Amino acid sequence: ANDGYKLWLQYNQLENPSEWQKDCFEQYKINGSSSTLDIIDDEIQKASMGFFQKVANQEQNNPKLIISKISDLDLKKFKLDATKITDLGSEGFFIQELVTDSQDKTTIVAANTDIGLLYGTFHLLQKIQKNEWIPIEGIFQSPKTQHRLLNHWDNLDRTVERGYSGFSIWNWHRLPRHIDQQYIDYARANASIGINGTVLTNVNANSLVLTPEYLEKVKALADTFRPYGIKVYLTARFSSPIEIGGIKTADPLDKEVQNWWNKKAKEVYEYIPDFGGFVVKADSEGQPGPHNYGRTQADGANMLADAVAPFGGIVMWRAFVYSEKTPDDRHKQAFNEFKPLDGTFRENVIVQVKNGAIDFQPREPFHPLFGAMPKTPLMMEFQITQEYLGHDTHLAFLAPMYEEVLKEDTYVNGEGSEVAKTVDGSLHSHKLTAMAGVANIGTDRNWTGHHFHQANWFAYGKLAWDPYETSENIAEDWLKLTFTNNPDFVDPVKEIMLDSREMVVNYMTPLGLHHIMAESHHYGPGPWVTGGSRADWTATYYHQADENGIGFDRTSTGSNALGQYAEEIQTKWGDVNSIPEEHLLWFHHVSWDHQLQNGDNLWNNLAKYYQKGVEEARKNVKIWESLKGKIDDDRHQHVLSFMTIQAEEAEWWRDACLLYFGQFSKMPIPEGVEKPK
Ligand code: GCW
Repeated sequence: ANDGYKLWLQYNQLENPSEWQKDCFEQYKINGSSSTLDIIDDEIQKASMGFFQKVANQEQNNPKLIISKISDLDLKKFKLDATKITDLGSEGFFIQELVTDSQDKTTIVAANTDIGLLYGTFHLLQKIQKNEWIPIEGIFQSPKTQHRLLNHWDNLDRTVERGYSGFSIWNWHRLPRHIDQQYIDYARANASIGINGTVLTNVNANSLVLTPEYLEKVKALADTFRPYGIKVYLTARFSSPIEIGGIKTADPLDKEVQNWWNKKAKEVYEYIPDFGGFVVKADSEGQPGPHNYGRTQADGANMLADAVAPFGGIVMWRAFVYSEKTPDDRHKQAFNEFKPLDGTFRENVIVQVKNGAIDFQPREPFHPLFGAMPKTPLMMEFQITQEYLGHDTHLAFLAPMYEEVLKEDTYVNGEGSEVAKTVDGSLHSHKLTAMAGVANIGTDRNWTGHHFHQANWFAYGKLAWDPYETSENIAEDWLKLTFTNNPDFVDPVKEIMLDSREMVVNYMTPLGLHHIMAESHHYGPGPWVTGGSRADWTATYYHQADENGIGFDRTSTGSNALGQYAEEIQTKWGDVNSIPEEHLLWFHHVSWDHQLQNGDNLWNNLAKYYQKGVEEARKNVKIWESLKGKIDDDRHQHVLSFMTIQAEEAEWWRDACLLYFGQFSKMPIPEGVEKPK
C-alpha cells in the first residue's frame, strides 16, 4: 500500500452513509463541457469508488446533485437569490441544498467559472469525507487572495535547494514529450486546496530556463496544469541578457536590455499565453541585480514589469535583500532598502516579503515591512519546507506559525492592522494580492518525506485561500481527510500537531533565540559557529552570548531594528518587562540572572524550555505508539520511526545548547533538567 501518495484525497470508505451522501453520487449532473468539467466528473467517480466502491451515476432528468455554472442554472426553479451569488468572483463557489416547486431537494454546486466549480466540488467531497452537512444557509466561498502560489526552489539538474523529500518532480529530461502522472496528481492536489500558481524554478535562478529548449518544456507543464486552474511562473535571473542574450550589460535602464526583456516576455507568452509572470531574487546572497549597475530594486522590478504588462503578467520582486557588505543588522536591511521605494513600483509589481526579517526561523517576529509600504502591494512568503525546523524528520505543524504571524498587529493604521490585512489587500486597498509558500514537495513516495509534512502543504493552501482560517480547523480537516474520522485518533493527534511547532521552538530556539543551527545545511545545533566568510551567517552574531548575558540588542541602545515597527510595538517590545517573552532574546541582550515573569532567572528558564521540548518529543512517541491499529501500519510505522529520530535529536539540541551556553552563564543545570551527556 502507498496511502501516503494519496495525500488528503484518500476517499476512505464511508461508514453508514446517509441518503444524501448516496444520492449525490447516484444521481448527479454536470452542466456543460470542458476539460475542467471532465476533471470534476473524474473526481466524482474517484470519490464514489472510495466512499462506496461503486461507480457514480449521471442523471439528467431528476438529478440530486447539480454542478453548474450560474449562467447555466435555472435560478427561478431553485428560487435562488441572484444577489447572494454576484460576488463569488472568478474562483468562488456556493453549495446549497435547494428545494424546487415540486419539493424535491437538490444539492447545487455553482460558480461563475469552471474553476470555481472545481473548487466547489472538492469542497463538497471533503465535507462528505468528514461526514459533515451543508448548512441550511449554504456555503459561499471565494479566495481572499488573488495569487496563491507554491515556490519551488528546484534546480534544472533536479536537485532542490532546501528540499528534503527526494529530487525535483520536474523531469526536465523527459519533458516535453513525456507527461508524468505525478504532474497531474500534483495539479489535482493543489487544486483541491485552492492553489492557483506554481513557480517552477529556484529563486537562485538559472537563465537557461528562459531559452526555447526549456520554454517548450515549461509549456508542456503549463498545458497540463491549466485545466486545474494553475498558472505557471518562472524565476528570472537578472543577468539573463548577458548569459543567454549576448548583451554586455544587464543594466535595467539600458535600452538594449529593456528591449531584450520585452522580446523575451513576448516569446514566453507565445509558448504560454496565460503565463503568470516572474519571481526575482536580486542583489542577495550572490545573485545579480540592479545594484550591480547602481540602480534601485524598483528600477529592476519595473523593467520586468513593463515587459510582461502587455500580456497581463506580474512581477513578484523579493524583499529578501541583504548584504554582508552593509554593516547594519541584517534584520534592518530589507526595510531600509524597500521602504523609501514605496510608491515607485509599477502596478503589476508585488513585493514578496518573508514572514520575518531574518530567515524562516522557528519563531520570528513579523517582518517590519508589513504595513510599512502603503502604496505598494506586499505579499507574504512562507517557507513550507523545513530548512530550520528539522528538515524532513521533525514533525512541526506549521499552521500555528503562519497563523501567529498573520494575526500580529502592525498598528500602522491603529489597532486592528493585522498582517493578514496587508496580505488580503484590505489594509491599504490593494487589488493585487498574493501569498507564496516555498514547497516541501519532492519525488519521495509520500511527496514530503514526513507524512505529517503533507499537512503543511495543505495548511499553506488553506491559509492562502483564507488568511483568517484557524490552525485547529486545518489540523482537524487534514487528519480526517488523510487518515480517519475516528476521534480516538483525531483528538490526540490534533493536540500533537497543534503543539508541535512550539515544541520545536522549545528544544531549538526558546525565548527568541534564532539562527543557531549548524552551518550552511542548518540541520541540528551549531550555536558555536563563528567567523566563516561572513558575520551574518554565523550563530554567535545572532545570540551574542558572553559572560554578561545573551541576546541581540535590537532596541535603541543596540541596532534599533525595533525602530522599524510602529510606536505601540516599540513601547511594548522595547521594555524587557513587557515584551512577550517568546521574543525576548530577539530584541534584548539580558543577563543570565535576569528575572523572568515566573520569578526564575533566564538561565534556568532557558534550560527548562530545552528540557520541556525533549519531554514533549518523547511523549509524542508514546502517544503515537498507543495509536497503532487505528490507521494503516505503513504510515504508522513510518511516522513512529521519524518521531523517534525527533525525540533523540531534541536531546541533541538540548545537550549541545546547554553545554555551549553554560560556558558563559557558568550556572548549574537546574533541577528537573537532565544533565547533558
Ligand atoms: O533561507 C535562505 C536559504 C537559501 C535561500 C534563501 C532565499 C534560495 O538558506 O537557500 O536561497 O534563503 O530565500 O533566497
